[in-house]
Amino acid sequence: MGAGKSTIGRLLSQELGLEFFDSDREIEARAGTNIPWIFDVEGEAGFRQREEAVIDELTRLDNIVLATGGGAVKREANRQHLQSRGLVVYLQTSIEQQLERTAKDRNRPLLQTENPRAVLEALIAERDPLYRSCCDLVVKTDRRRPRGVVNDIIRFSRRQQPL
Ligand code: SKM
Repeated sequence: MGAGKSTIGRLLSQELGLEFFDSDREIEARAGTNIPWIFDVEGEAGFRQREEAVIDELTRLDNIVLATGGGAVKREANRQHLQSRGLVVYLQTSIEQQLERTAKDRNRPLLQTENPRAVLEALIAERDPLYRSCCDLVVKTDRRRPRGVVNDIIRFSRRQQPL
C-alpha cells in the first residue's frame, strides 16, 4: 500500500499504449460499492474471494497493465496467475513513504487503526517474501519520480521481450 502501483501502472500503460486496470477499482465497480463496505459486510475473506476472481479474469487478457491490491500476493492462486501470465513488478518502498502516501486515505480498511506503522511493518514482514517469490523485477520507488520508475520497467521489459 502506498508504493505507487496505481500512479505508476497508469503512466506505464500510457507510455506503452496499453489498457490499464486496477484490481481494487474493478472489484468496487463489480460490487457496486467501495472496499471499506466489502470489508465491513463480508470481512477480509469476502474481499479476497472477489479479488481472486477479478485477478484470474484480468490476467487472462493480453496487452494490459494491471495494478493489483497490496494484499493480492497472499493467495497462491493469485501469485501463480500473475507469474505465469505476465511480467510482474514489485514496487518496493519504505514505511515512511507508505505512511505519507496513505495518511489521508480512508479507503484502506487495514490501516484504519491507532498505529498504522505497526500494521505496515507486520504486513511487509509477511508479504515481502511473497512479492519476491512471484516477481520478475523489483524497483524501489522511494522518493523517485513515477516517470523514472516507468522508464526502468520499460527498459527491463524490452530486454525480456525484444521487439
Ligand atoms: O486491496 C486493497 C485492500 O484495502 C487491501 C490491501 C492490502 O491488503 O494491502 C490493499 C488495498 O489495495
